Amino acid sequence: MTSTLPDAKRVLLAAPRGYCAGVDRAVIAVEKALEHYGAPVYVRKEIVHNKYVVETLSERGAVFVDETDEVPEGARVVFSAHGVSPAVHAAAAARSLQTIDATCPLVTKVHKEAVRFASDDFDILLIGHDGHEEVEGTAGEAPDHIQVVNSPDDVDHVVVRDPDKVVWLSQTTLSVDETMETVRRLRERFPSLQDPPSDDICYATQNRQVAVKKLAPSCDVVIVVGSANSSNSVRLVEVALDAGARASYRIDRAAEIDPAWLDGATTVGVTSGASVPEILVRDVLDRLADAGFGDVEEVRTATEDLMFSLPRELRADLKAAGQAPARPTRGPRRAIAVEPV
Ligand code: 10G
Ligand code: SF4
Repeated sequence: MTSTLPDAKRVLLAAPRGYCAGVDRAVIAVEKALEHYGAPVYVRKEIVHNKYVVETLSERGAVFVDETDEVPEGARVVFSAHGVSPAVHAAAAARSLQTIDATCPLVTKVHKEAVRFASDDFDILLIGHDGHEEVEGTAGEAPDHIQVVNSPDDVDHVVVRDPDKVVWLSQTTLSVDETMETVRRLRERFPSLQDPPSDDICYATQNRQVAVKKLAPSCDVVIVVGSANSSNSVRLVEVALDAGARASYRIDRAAEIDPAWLDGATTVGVTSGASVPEILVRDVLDRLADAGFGDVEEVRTATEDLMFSLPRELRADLKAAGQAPARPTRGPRRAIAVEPV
Protein backbone atom coordinates (compact mmCIF):
# COMPACT_ATOMS: atom_id res chain seq x y z
CA MET A 1 0.00 0.00 0.00
CA THR A 2 1.37 3.46 -0.85
CA SER A 3 0.81 6.72 1.06
CA THR A 4 -1.16 9.48 -0.63
CA LEU A 5 -1.41 12.17 2.07
CA PRO A 6 1.85 14.10 2.60
CA ASP A 7 1.55 13.81 6.38
CA ALA A 8 0.49 10.15 6.38
CA LYS A 9 2.75 7.93 8.44
CA ARG A 10 4.71 5.50 6.34
CA VAL A 11 7.72 3.20 6.32
CA LEU A 12 10.24 3.15 3.47
CA LEU A 13 11.76 -0.32 3.46
CA ALA A 14 15.15 -0.65 1.79
CA ALA A 15 15.84 -3.42 -0.71
CA PRO A 16 18.28 -5.07 -0.90
CA ARG A 17 18.75 -5.51 2.85
CA GLY A 18 19.68 -8.36 5.18
CA TYR A 19 21.46 -11.59 4.41
CA CYS A 20 24.10 -11.61 1.68
CA ALA A 21 25.24 -14.76 -0.11
CA GLY A 22 28.30 -15.22 2.13
CA VAL A 23 26.26 -15.02 5.34
CA ASP A 24 23.58 -17.35 4.00
CA ARG A 25 26.23 -19.92 3.16
CA ALA A 26 28.04 -19.61 6.50
CA VAL A 27 24.90 -19.91 8.63
CA ILE A 28 23.64 -22.88 6.59
CA ALA A 29 27.08 -24.49 6.93
CA VAL A 30 26.78 -24.46 10.74
CA GLU A 31 23.18 -25.70 10.58
CA LYS A 32 24.12 -28.53 8.21
CA ALA A 33 27.17 -29.42 10.31
CA LEU A 34 24.96 -29.69 13.41
CA GLU A 35 22.46 -31.86 11.52
CA HIS A 36 25.08 -34.10 9.97
CA TYR A 37 27.73 -34.52 12.68
CA GLY A 38 25.59 -33.71 15.73
CA ALA A 39 26.38 -31.28 18.55
CA PRO A 40 28.71 -29.90 19.61
CA VAL A 41 30.11 -28.18 16.56
CA TYR A 42 32.74 -25.59 17.50
CA VAL A 43 32.79 -22.25 15.70
CA ARG A 44 35.83 -19.95 15.88
CA LYS A 45 34.51 -16.40 16.54
CA GLU A 46 30.93 -15.42 15.73
CA ILE A 47 29.99 -17.13 12.47
CA VAL A 48 28.53 -13.73 11.47
CA HIS A 49 28.26 -10.62 13.62
CA ASN A 50 24.68 -10.99 14.72
CA LYS A 51 23.54 -11.67 18.29
CA TYR A 52 20.31 -13.42 17.29
CA VAL A 53 22.09 -15.76 14.86
CA VAL A 54 24.74 -16.65 17.42
CA GLU A 55 22.17 -17.21 20.19
CA THR A 56 19.98 -19.36 17.93
CA LEU A 57 22.88 -21.53 16.76
CA SER A 58 24.16 -21.85 20.35
CA GLU A 59 20.76 -23.19 21.42
CA ARG A 60 21.09 -25.82 18.70
CA GLY A 61 24.52 -26.98 19.91
CA ALA A 62 27.10 -24.70 18.28
CA VAL A 63 29.89 -23.74 20.68
CA PHE A 64 31.46 -20.40 19.89
CA VAL A 65 35.11 -19.98 20.91
CA ASP A 66 37.63 -17.20 20.47
CA GLU A 67 40.58 -19.32 19.42
CA THR A 68 41.32 -22.82 18.21
CA ASP A 69 43.16 -23.70 21.45
CA GLU A 70 39.72 -23.77 23.14
CA VAL A 71 38.60 -26.58 20.80
CA PRO A 72 39.31 -30.14 22.02
CA GLU A 73 42.07 -31.92 20.03
CA GLY A 74 40.66 -33.62 16.95
CA ALA A 75 37.23 -31.94 17.18
CA ARG A 76 35.40 -30.19 14.36
CA VAL A 77 35.56 -26.40 14.03
CA VAL A 78 33.96 -23.97 11.60
CA PHE A 79 35.86 -20.82 10.62
CA SER A 80 33.64 -17.74 10.39
CA ALA A 81 32.55 -15.95 7.22
CA HIS A 82 35.04 -13.13 7.94
CA GLY A 83 38.03 -15.35 7.13
CA VAL A 84 41.16 -16.44 8.97
CA SER A 85 44.89 -15.99 8.51
CA PRO A 86 47.24 -18.84 7.55
CA ALA A 87 48.43 -18.84 11.18
CA VAL A 88 44.94 -19.89 12.29
CA HIS A 89 44.87 -22.72 9.74
CA ALA A 90 48.28 -23.84 11.06
CA ALA A 91 47.14 -23.69 14.69
CA ALA A 92 44.10 -25.81 13.84
CA ALA A 93 46.24 -28.35 11.99
CA ALA A 94 48.62 -28.56 14.96
CA ARG A 95 45.65 -29.67 17.12
CA SER A 96 44.42 -32.07 14.41
CA LEU A 97 41.14 -30.17 14.19
CA GLN A 98 38.69 -31.02 11.44
CA THR A 99 38.01 -27.66 9.87
CA ILE A 100 35.09 -26.35 7.86
CA ASP A 101 36.10 -23.04 6.31
CA ALA A 102 33.04 -20.79 5.93
CA THR A 103 35.11 -17.81 4.79
CA CYS A 104 33.06 -15.91 2.19
CA PRO A 105 34.52 -16.51 -1.28
CA LEU A 106 34.60 -12.73 -1.75
CA VAL A 107 36.89 -12.43 1.27
CA THR A 108 39.05 -15.26 -0.06
CA LYS A 109 39.36 -13.23 -3.28
CA VAL A 110 40.91 -10.36 -1.27
CA HIS A 111 43.27 -12.81 0.51
CA LYS A 112 44.47 -14.02 -2.88
CA GLU A 113 45.06 -10.46 -4.05
CA ALA A 114 47.14 -9.83 -0.92
CA VAL A 115 49.24 -12.95 -1.51
CA ARG A 116 49.80 -12.03 -5.15
CA PHE A 117 50.85 -8.42 -4.52
CA ALA A 118 53.07 -9.50 -1.62
CA SER A 119 54.83 -12.03 -3.82
CA ASP A 120 55.47 -9.17 -6.29
CA ASP A 121 56.95 -7.29 -3.30
CA PHE A 122 54.38 -4.44 -3.25
CA ASP A 123 53.62 -2.42 -0.14
CA ILE A 124 49.93 -3.21 0.43
CA LEU A 125 47.76 -0.56 2.06
CA LEU A 126 44.77 -2.42 3.48
CA ILE A 127 41.95 0.04 4.10
CA GLY A 128 39.92 -1.35 6.98
CA HIS A 129 39.39 -1.33 10.70
CA ASP A 130 42.20 -2.53 12.94
CA GLY A 131 41.07 -5.38 15.16
CA HIS A 132 38.20 -6.48 12.89
CA GLU A 133 38.42 -10.23 12.21
CA GLU A 134 38.37 -9.83 8.45
CA VAL A 135 41.27 -7.37 8.57
CA GLU A 136 43.24 -9.67 10.88
CA GLY A 137 42.69 -12.55 8.47
CA THR A 138 43.67 -10.63 5.34
CA ALA A 139 46.65 -8.90 6.97
CA GLY A 140 47.82 -12.28 8.23
CA GLU A 141 48.34 -13.44 4.63
CA ALA A 142 51.35 -11.15 4.25
CA PRO A 143 52.11 -9.37 7.52
CA ASP A 144 55.47 -8.09 6.25
CA HIS A 145 53.89 -6.34 3.28
CA ILE A 146 50.56 -5.10 4.64
CA GLN A 147 49.76 -2.05 6.73
CA VAL A 148 46.23 -1.17 7.80
CA VAL A 149 44.83 2.27 6.95
CA ASN A 150 41.86 2.92 9.23
CA SER A 151 40.50 6.19 7.86
CA PRO A 152 41.27 9.15 5.59
CA ASP A 153 43.17 10.82 8.46
CA ASP A 154 45.35 7.74 8.84
CA VAL A 155 46.85 8.37 5.40
CA ASP A 156 49.32 10.94 6.75
CA HIS A 157 51.01 8.24 8.85
CA VAL A 158 51.60 5.77 6.02
CA VAL A 159 55.26 5.04 5.25
CA VAL A 160 56.17 2.89 2.23
CA ARG A 161 59.46 1.55 0.90
CA ASP A 162 58.95 2.49 -2.74
CA PRO A 163 56.16 4.97 -3.63
CA ASP A 164 56.04 3.50 -7.15
CA LYS A 165 55.18 0.03 -5.87
CA VAL A 166 52.10 0.50 -3.73
CA VAL A 167 48.62 -1.01 -4.02
CA TRP A 168 45.49 -0.53 -1.93
CA LEU A 169 43.08 -3.30 -0.98
CA SER A 170 40.16 -3.11 1.43
CA GLN A 171 37.88 -4.79 3.90
CA THR A 172 34.68 -5.88 2.14
CA THR A 173 32.20 -4.06 4.38
CA LEU A 174 33.37 -0.44 4.43
CA SER A 175 31.58 2.76 3.51
CA VAL A 176 32.18 3.20 -0.21
CA ASP A 177 32.33 7.00 0.06
CA GLU A 178 34.76 7.06 2.98
CA THR A 179 36.96 4.47 1.30
CA MET A 180 37.08 6.53 -1.90
CA GLU A 181 38.13 9.54 0.19
CA THR A 182 40.92 7.48 1.77
CA VAL A 183 42.03 6.36 -1.69
CA ARG A 184 41.95 9.95 -2.97
CA ARG A 185 44.25 11.04 -0.15
CA LEU A 186 46.53 8.04 -0.63
CA ARG A 187 46.82 8.86 -4.31
CA GLU A 188 47.75 12.45 -3.48
CA ARG A 189 50.70 11.08 -1.56
CA PHE A 190 51.46 8.16 -3.92
CA PRO A 191 50.40 9.05 -7.49
CA SER A 192 51.42 5.60 -8.78
CA LEU A 193 49.09 3.86 -6.31
CA GLN A 194 47.55 0.78 -7.93
CA ASP A 195 43.88 -0.14 -7.56
CA PRO A 196 42.72 -3.65 -6.63
CA PRO A 197 42.07 -5.84 -9.69
CA SER A 198 38.32 -5.68 -8.86
CA ASP A 199 36.16 -4.06 -6.15
CA ASP A 200 37.01 -5.37 -2.70
CA ILE A 201 33.97 -3.73 -1.11
CA CYS A 202 31.51 -6.44 -2.03
CA TYR A 203 28.28 -6.26 -4.02
CA ALA A 204 26.15 -6.72 -0.88
CA THR A 205 27.79 -3.88 1.03
CA GLN A 206 27.48 -1.58 -1.97
CA ASN A 207 23.87 -2.50 -2.71
CA ARG A 208 22.72 -1.96 0.90
CA GLN A 209 24.40 1.45 0.97
CA VAL A 210 22.86 2.52 -2.36
CA ALA A 211 19.38 1.52 -1.15
CA VAL A 212 19.65 3.37 2.16
CA LYS A 213 21.04 6.45 0.38
CA LYS A 214 17.96 6.53 -1.83
CA LEU A 215 15.42 6.52 0.98
CA ALA A 216 17.35 8.48 3.64
CA PRO A 217 16.66 12.02 2.34
CA SER A 218 12.90 11.40 2.73
CA CYS A 219 13.17 10.00 6.25
CA ASP A 220 12.72 11.57 9.67
CA VAL A 221 14.48 8.56 11.12
CA VAL A 222 16.21 5.51 9.63
CA ILE A 223 16.26 2.35 11.72
CA VAL A 224 19.07 -0.07 10.90
CA VAL A 225 18.72 -3.60 12.23
CA GLY A 226 22.10 -5.12 13.02
CA SER A 227 24.47 -5.85 15.90
CA ALA A 228 26.95 -3.37 17.37
CA ASN A 229 29.98 -5.34 16.15
CA SER A 230 28.61 -5.63 12.61
CA SER A 231 30.77 -3.30 10.56
CA ASN A 232 28.44 -3.15 7.55
CA SER A 233 25.39 -2.48 9.75
CA VAL A 234 27.12 0.37 11.58
CA ARG A 235 28.17 1.81 8.21
CA LEU A 236 24.49 1.89 7.15
CA VAL A 237 23.70 4.29 10.02
CA GLU A 238 26.54 6.58 8.92
CA VAL A 239 25.51 6.39 5.28
CA ALA A 240 21.87 7.19 6.17
CA LEU A 241 22.94 10.28 8.13
CA ASP A 242 25.34 11.42 5.40
CA ALA A 243 22.58 11.01 2.83
CA GLY A 244 20.21 13.30 4.72
CA ALA A 245 18.22 11.23 7.23
CA ARG A 246 17.35 13.50 10.13
CA ALA A 247 18.22 10.73 12.59
CA SER A 248 19.37 7.13 12.38
CA TYR A 249 19.66 4.38 14.98
CA ARG A 250 21.02 0.83 15.01
CA ILE A 251 19.09 -1.77 16.94
CA ASP A 252 19.46 -5.51 17.50
CA ARG A 253 15.74 -6.08 18.06
CA ALA A 254 12.37 -4.37 17.71
CA ALA A 255 12.11 -3.97 21.50
CA GLU A 256 14.98 -1.46 21.35
CA ILE A 257 12.93 1.07 19.38
CA ASP A 258 12.52 4.13 21.60
CA PRO A 259 9.00 5.55 21.05
CA ALA A 260 10.53 9.05 21.35
CA TRP A 261 12.32 8.45 18.01
CA LEU A 262 8.91 8.39 16.32
CA ASP A 263 7.54 11.57 17.96
CA GLY A 264 6.52 13.92 15.17
CA ALA A 265 7.90 11.59 12.48
CA THR A 266 5.94 10.84 9.35
CA THR A 267 8.47 8.77 7.38
CA VAL A 268 10.59 6.03 8.94
CA GLY A 269 13.24 4.22 6.90
CA VAL A 270 14.09 0.61 7.71
CA THR A 271 17.02 -1.48 6.55
CA SER A 272 19.24 -4.26 7.89
CA GLY A 273 22.86 -5.35 7.67
CA ALA A 274 24.18 -8.31 5.71
CA SER A 275 24.22 -10.55 8.80
CA VAL A 276 20.60 -9.90 9.82
CA PRO A 277 17.82 -12.50 9.40
CA GLU A 278 14.61 -11.11 7.89
CA ILE A 279 12.57 -12.22 10.92
CA LEU A 280 14.15 -9.37 12.92
CA VAL A 281 13.05 -6.85 10.27
CA ARG A 282 9.53 -8.29 10.30
CA ASP A 283 9.41 -7.75 14.09
CA VAL A 284 10.46 -4.12 13.57
CA LEU A 285 7.74 -3.61 10.95
CA ASP A 286 5.16 -5.11 13.32
CA ARG A 287 6.22 -2.77 16.10
CA LEU A 288 6.14 0.23 13.76
CA ALA A 289 2.67 -0.80 12.59
CA ASP A 290 1.53 -0.82 16.23
CA ALA A 291 2.83 2.77 16.43
CA GLY A 292 0.74 3.82 13.41
CA PHE A 293 3.34 3.16 10.70
CA GLY A 294 1.53 0.32 8.98
CA ASP A 295 1.92 1.67 5.46
CA VAL A 296 5.09 0.07 4.05
CA GLU A 297 6.61 1.04 0.71
CA GLU A 298 9.64 -0.87 -0.59
CA VAL A 299 12.46 1.19 -2.10
CA ARG A 300 14.43 -1.20 -4.30
CA THR A 301 17.65 -0.19 -6.03
CA ALA A 302 18.94 -3.62 -7.07
CA THR A 303 17.93 -7.24 -7.23
CA GLU A 304 20.34 -9.90 -6.09
CA ASP A 305 20.69 -13.42 -7.35
CA LEU A 306 23.95 -14.94 -6.16
CA MET A 307 24.51 -18.07 -4.14
CA PHE A 308 27.69 -19.83 -3.07
CA SER A 309 28.08 -23.55 -2.68
CA LEU A 310 28.67 -24.85 0.81
CA PRO A 311 32.25 -25.15 2.11
CA ARG A 312 34.15 -27.89 0.31
CA GLU A 313 34.81 -30.08 3.38
CA LEU A 314 31.13 -30.13 4.34
CA ARG A 315 29.99 -30.76 0.79
CA ALA A 316 32.27 -33.77 0.54
CA ASP A 317 30.91 -35.32 3.76
CA LEU A 318 27.29 -34.61 2.81
CA LYS A 319 27.89 -36.11 -0.61
CA ALA A 320 29.45 -39.24 0.86
CA ALA A 321 26.32 -39.60 2.99
CA GLY A 322 24.16 -39.18 -0.13
CA GLN A 323 22.67 -35.85 0.98
CA ALA A 324 24.72 -33.15 -0.72
CA PRO A 325 22.88 -30.02 -1.75
CA ALA A 326 24.90 -28.42 -4.52
CA ARG A 327 24.22 -25.02 -2.98
CA PRO A 328 22.57 -23.51 0.06
CA THR A 329 18.87 -24.08 -0.31
CA ARG A 330 17.14 -21.63 1.99
CA GLY A 331 15.62 -18.26 1.22
CA PRO A 332 15.46 -16.12 -1.87
CA ARG A 333 18.50 -16.14 -4.12
CA ARG A 334 20.60 -13.04 -3.76
CA ALA A 335 23.10 -10.70 -5.45
CA ILE A 336 23.91 -8.97 -8.76
CA ALA A 337 23.02 -5.29 -8.96
CA VAL A 338 20.61 -4.17 -11.64
CA GLU A 339 21.70 -0.57 -11.24
CA PRO A 340 25.31 0.56 -11.30
CA VAL A 341 26.61 0.99 -7.74
O1 10G B 1 30.06 -6.28 8.67
P1 10G B 1 30.97 -7.21 9.36
O2 10G B 1 32.24 -7.44 8.60
O3 10G B 1 31.29 -6.82 10.77
O4 10G B 1 30.29 -8.65 9.40
P2 10G B 1 28.80 -9.19 9.57
O5 10G B 1 28.95 -10.58 10.07
O6 10G B 1 27.95 -8.26 10.35
O7 10G B 1 28.17 -9.20 8.10
C1 10G B 1 28.59 -10.09 7.11
C2 10G B 1 29.90 -9.72 6.63
C3 10G B 1 30.97 -10.51 6.68
C4 10G B 1 30.91 -11.94 6.97
C5 10G B 1 32.30 -9.92 6.42
S1 10G B 1 32.85 -10.36 4.87
FE1 SF4 C 1 30.71 -12.02 1.47
FE2 SF4 C 1 30.09 -9.46 1.15
FE3 SF4 C 1 28.59 -10.97 2.64
FE4 SF4 C 1 31.03 -10.36 3.43
S1 SF4 C 1 29.33 -8.96 3.20
S2 SF4 C 1 30.05 -12.33 3.60
S3 SF4 C 1 32.10 -10.32 1.48
S4 SF4 C 1 28.92 -11.23 0.44
